[in-house]
Amino acid sequence: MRVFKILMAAALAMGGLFSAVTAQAATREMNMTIDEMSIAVAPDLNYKVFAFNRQVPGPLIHAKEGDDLVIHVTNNTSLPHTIHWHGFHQMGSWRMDGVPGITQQPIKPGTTFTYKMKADRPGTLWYHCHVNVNEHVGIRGMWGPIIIDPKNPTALEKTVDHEVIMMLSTWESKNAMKYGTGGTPYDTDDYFSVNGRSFPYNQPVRLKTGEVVRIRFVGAGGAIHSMHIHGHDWTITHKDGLPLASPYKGETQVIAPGERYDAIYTANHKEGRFIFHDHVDKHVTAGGKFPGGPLTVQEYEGTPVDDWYVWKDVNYDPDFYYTESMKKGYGLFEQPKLRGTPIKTRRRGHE
Ligand SMILES: [Cu+2]
Repeated sequence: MRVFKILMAAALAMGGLFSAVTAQAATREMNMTIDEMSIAVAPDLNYKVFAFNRQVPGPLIHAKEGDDLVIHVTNNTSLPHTIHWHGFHQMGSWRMDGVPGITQQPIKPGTTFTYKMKADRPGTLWYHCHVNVNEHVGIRGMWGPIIIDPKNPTALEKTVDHEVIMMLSTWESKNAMKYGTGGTPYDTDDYFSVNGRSFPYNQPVRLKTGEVVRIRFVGAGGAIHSMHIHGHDWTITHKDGLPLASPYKGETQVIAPGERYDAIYTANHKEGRFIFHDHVDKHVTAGGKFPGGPLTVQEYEGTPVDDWYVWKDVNYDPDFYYTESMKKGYGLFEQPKLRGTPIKTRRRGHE
């Protein structure tokens, strides 16, 4: 009995030590590039973008609250950029806030800048360029998701088993192929997207009955969106990554530029297909014609595929909404299917 007690005490001490070690923050070092690429936003719209790690949206950055992030950013384009880490407090690291003329000089073409900061703020965050924001963020795809897992998650978010990230933005066909133009309030947006693609170039959300789904909306562009889910009610649990004191239920959510909302719901149908779309009429057009924009379909596993169903032959990408990447733990994760096509770079800074 005495031996047993000693063994138990030893095991408890070891367990305590182990959890203390795992609770410690990690340093996560990552490499990012900015490249001139072209992406197909819609069947009739190719677009010149400044792409983080050659893709739009940029790669997922996933870390734990308290981690230290070291991110090397290399600018392979012909124009200057920075990265702002939207939502970070930058406590004691204000020079890492990524705002040209305020906290740093812009990252010149052909150079690398290293950001070092603590993941001091949990939730759904995002990163974006802060140079010529109206163009680079507004219409050139310079944004990507950051998910910082909280040290103390809410009871509801602990139940989530299907993560979906939706970054909403707009495009201007007139300025599609001309760097240095567009994005001002006087330019006209005529294409709209989720994760940089207009329907039908985006993807369905495939669900299994009983899954708890979390949609993380990000207002990445200049428009105000009104996302509406058919067939389900969700609970809005977080605003700008922070847990709400009073989560609220609904099926339509307004997302303004820069905002994030987390919506959690259970996939409670046995089968079916339910549209999920922006309720701003203009936003479900492409070049002035319906349908297009941030419009997707929740497809339940096992639902019969009718021969007239618009996405019956879709080339399905399970990571279009970062669902697979969110299962991979911590670090930087690229989504190769979101990559664009390279554009020849002038690299003035290298001469
Ligand atoms: Cu930029």
